[in-house]
Amino acid sequence: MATGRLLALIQKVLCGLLFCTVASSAAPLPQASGDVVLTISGAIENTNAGETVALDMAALEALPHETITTTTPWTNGKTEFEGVKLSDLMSWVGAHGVTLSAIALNDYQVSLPIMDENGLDPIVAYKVDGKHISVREKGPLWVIYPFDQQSVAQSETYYSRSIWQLVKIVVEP
Ligand SMILES: Nc1nc2c(c(=O)[nH]1)N[C@H]1C(S)=C(S)[C@@H](COP(=O)(O)O)O[C@H]1N2
Ligand SMILES: [Mo]
Repeated sequence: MATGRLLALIQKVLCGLLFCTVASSAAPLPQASGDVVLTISGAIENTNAGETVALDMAALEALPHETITTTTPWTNGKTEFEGVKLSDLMSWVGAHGVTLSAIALNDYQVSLPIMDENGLDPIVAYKVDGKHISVREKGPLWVIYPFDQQSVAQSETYYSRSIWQLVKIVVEP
């Protein structure tokens, strides 16, 4: 069995057992009542706005949080980023795919793997050092990798995936 398929199978089994119960069946998600900060579309099972998921900040903050404390090329010293793990977000929307397309406010677009090839677990950050991020400071949403965890993360590949002012995710089937 190919490694990719094996990993996908392991993920599926773990998912079923542990933490992805929300995504285990197609289900409508609660509708956003505040300003929509992120739209997710493409190969997803769970939706709340037509064929897409529209998320406001409250919905993002209601999901399990994760913090990454790291240096980055864009910040000074160790900085604490708080947000939702991309993998959790993908489970929550019932994503079926290996790649997603991430799109920013300025139309910058980048593809990133849903399951990272080096086991790096990025977050969609909504806070930097405990505060929400303004558009001027690369917010409100910024994809952050644990850059200090492995030297491979300190590379153009991961820097280019660290999209700020993220507004849209399209899951490629
Ligand atoms: N929104 C947005 N995010 C982005 C980019 C961009 O142009 N817009 N450039 C990406 C690329 S290609 C890299 S290498 C780094 C570049 O960071 P720098 O412009 O500070 O060098 O951010 C990434 N995130
Ligand atoms: Mo880049």
